[in-house]
Amino acid sequence: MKIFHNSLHAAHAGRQEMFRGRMVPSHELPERLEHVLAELARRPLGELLEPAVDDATLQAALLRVHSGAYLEFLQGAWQAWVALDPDNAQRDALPSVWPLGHRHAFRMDAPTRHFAARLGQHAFDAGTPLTAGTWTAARAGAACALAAARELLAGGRAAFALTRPPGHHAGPDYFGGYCFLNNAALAAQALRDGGCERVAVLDVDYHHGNGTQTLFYERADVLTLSLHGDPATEYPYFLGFADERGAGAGQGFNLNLPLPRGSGFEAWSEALERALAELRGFGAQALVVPMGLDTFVGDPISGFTLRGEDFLRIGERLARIGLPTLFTFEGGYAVAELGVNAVNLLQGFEAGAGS
Ligand code: SP5
Ligand code: ZN
Repeated sequence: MKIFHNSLHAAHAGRQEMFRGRMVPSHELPERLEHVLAELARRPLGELLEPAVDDATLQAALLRVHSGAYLEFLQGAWQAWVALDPDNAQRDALPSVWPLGHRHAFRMDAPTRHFAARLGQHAFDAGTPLTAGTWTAARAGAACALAAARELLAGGRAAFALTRPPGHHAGPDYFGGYCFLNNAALAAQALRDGGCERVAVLDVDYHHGNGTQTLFYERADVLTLSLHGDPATEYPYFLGFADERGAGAGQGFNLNLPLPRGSGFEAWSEALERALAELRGFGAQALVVPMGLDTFVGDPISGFTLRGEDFLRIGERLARIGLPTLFTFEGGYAVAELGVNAVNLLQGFEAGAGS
């Protein structure tokens, strides 16, 4: 498979995230991606490529999933943060006030200009540090996702967008969960725009892919499926429940399979079979897999108990679906094992696709 690598990813290196009233070291680190590259050097799966995507093309693709106001906000955010106080250059931007618009009191559309407020309008947690290099890194990651989509449109069987920062929590105009631009949604939309009539997204990250679900919730042309820790106890808490089946034209085109914290590979595999049964009836022409490896037993922030070899089996099973498949790199915070786990899944896919 072709692998698109974001060589600018390290420009995004969050220092700290808010956790239970204190600042703790960020889990979403540049070395995560370096471990995947190191394992790919040991077990090559295909060509490692820089995406060849010009700025205007990328911007047009981004505007298919994110609002122009949000993209402008992200582009200028670091400068506005430092303009608040020159000392801010020493620390990353995190929101500390939110409009809570669903309670119909605070105005979501308030014409507020203070940057602290604008951060709160465009973020849903205080665990996603926005840094000097976030825009650069996130855009370069999105370019990988777009290049991977083009690879499938050109007839490729599989492509891997080695994106960092991750993307599946990012919505139309907000960031959170370490995510800024929704790489998987961008890829799915690019596949649609390139002529695939129906695209399926199967999210295997430990955390519910709230951004992707929301982006396609009212559409019948993109089926979103997600296996994840039950939001009753797991992040992102406010979305990802089993009764969310889509709305309007998208009614029936979203399926959540929440599993209790502590679930192992057997329960996970049963849920996967349920997702695949749904997928079979849909008639997808391409599959996007937001690939999180934080289901691993050793993950420091997650609660499933999958083992390294389980990722090989998952990859094999995904290959047997038989669709052109695009992987984006999402979560996974057991850094030392992350490369092995990611390459296991992809190698399993290659083995399953070849047999
Ligand atoms: C892409 C992805 O996997 N995003 C996950 C975001 C999870 N954010 C909440 C993490 C809270 C855990 N912090 C634990 C710190 C104490 N060691
Ligand atoms: Zn995750």
